Amino acid sequence: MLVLHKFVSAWDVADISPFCIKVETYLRFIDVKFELRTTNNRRSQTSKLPVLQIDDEYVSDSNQIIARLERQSQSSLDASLNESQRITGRLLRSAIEQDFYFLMMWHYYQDEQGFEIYWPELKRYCCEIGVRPWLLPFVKKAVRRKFLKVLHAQGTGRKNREEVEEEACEILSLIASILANKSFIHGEKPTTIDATVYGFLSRVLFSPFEGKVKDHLQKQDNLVNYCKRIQTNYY
Ligand SMILES: N[C@@H](CCC(=O)N[C@@H](CS)C(=O)NCC(=O)O)C(=O)O
Repeated sequence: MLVLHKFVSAWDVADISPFCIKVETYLRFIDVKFELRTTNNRRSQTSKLPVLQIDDEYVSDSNQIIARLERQSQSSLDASLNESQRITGRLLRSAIEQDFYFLMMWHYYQDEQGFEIYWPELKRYCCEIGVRPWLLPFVKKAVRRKFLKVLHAQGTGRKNREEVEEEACEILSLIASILANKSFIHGEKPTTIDATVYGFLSRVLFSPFEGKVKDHLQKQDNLVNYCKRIQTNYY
């Protein structure tokens, strides 16, 4: 039995966390049965979500989860990739998960307007996992403070809006060039990198954080069609 422990879906996206969308998308690509469960992070070795429960075992970290399922599967999604495709996929994954992620986080935590859009969904998640209502104003402050610290330490928090938007748009343009006119990043079938790409792009495209980054994404017809295609065919 597979259970994906995650945050909550919101707006038109499968989860408020792109990493949770990523794992859910991978599970849909490989067409296995699974349950979704909104949960706290107590079962996670990293204190982060997603966590995949495989019978009685809990596997943390989206990349560990996917690597584990790829190893177990008789028809792994990446089995037929050549060396150059593997390298492209691995570097693209880092650009998205290590760079683009923090540029997105800047919009949700550092930008006050962004945080006001984000907080109602975080609050709903907190309520679902049993945080007492009187604690919510403190949680709101603590969560924001925590992520502002993370952003500052990582460096993105020291950048201004223009720099953040420029870097995010640059990464989107790179993804658009790599995808070109293919159905998926490496051709006509999804591979593991498509789970990451869809996780992050759908989070931007289908959520109400308006601004230059979403505008830029909306102008990349191939990326928009890619997201819509995955949404229609796998969700
Ligand atoms: N490397 C992890 C990253 C997961 C991650 O950063 N999850 C965030 C949500 S997007 C989280 O759980 N944050 C809670 C926290 O940091 O306390 C993965 O690939 O699963």
